[in-house]
Amino acid sequence: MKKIITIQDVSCIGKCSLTVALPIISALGIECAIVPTAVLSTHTQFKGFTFRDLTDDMAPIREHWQKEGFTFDAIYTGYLGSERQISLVKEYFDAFGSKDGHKCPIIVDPAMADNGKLYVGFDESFPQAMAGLCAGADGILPNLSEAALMTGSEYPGEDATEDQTLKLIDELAKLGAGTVVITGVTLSDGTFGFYGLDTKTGEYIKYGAPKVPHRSHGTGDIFASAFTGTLVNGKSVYDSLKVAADYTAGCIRNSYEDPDRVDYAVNFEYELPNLIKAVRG
Ligand code: PXL
Repeated sequence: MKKIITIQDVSCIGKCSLTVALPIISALGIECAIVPTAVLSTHTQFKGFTFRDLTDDMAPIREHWQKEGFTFDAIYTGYLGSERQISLVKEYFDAFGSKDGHKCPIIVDPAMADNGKLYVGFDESFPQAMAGLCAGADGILPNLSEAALMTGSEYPGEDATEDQTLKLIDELAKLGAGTVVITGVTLSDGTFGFYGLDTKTGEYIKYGAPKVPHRSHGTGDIFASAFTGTLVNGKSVYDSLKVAADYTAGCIRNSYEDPDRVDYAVNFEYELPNLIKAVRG
């Protein structure tokens, strides 16, 4: 069985970070090794959340895994709570990123902002540190806000034009990652998906699924988890991005149509059978 590492927080309620990465990646038939970086009572969109910092466990977990000789088929990082955590994650990249010719793609979802604003708890210097982490990645998956913050560009708003989005992509490409993708964008034909660039071939890519007039939290984490799980199942980068976009759109649509939905996340659970079918048949 393939095995990946994902490094992000546990938000006990919120359906984001590890509580979506673990079920989605496991459902795709991949062992999901986790490095929990913090435990929060909820994600940070709620007021008064608790925060148990687990930074001090990050290096000992890595050291033990190295002693055991574990190898991995991908490393996927999401929300990280501090610049110190970012440097500790780089040590995971060095330790497991490529070993004895074993290919281990590194995927960074720089989860830190939405609607043009950093999440509560981050200071202004955090996006630069996250940009440094992106430099060592094979693929990065920011949203428009994160792309603007990491490149020092003006936030174009959620209804950014194709030109504005492609400009951000070109700026992001300078950070040094292999494939650069901006997620959660409305395409010029009104569909909802991503724009991207393979910086090695210079090829631009895009894809959108039918758009539903509903927005919620955690959809970037759902996209990144589905992308990672699909890629590790052997699909191409573009096909994995498409599968992730369709699955994320399906989760949003499912919530939109569900009178019992919660307002802090989407119904990713009900759509798992469709994801498994798209990836594993
Ligand atoms: O969904 C991204 C995310 C992950 N982790 C925490 C968050 C958020 C978004 O608000 O607060 C703790």
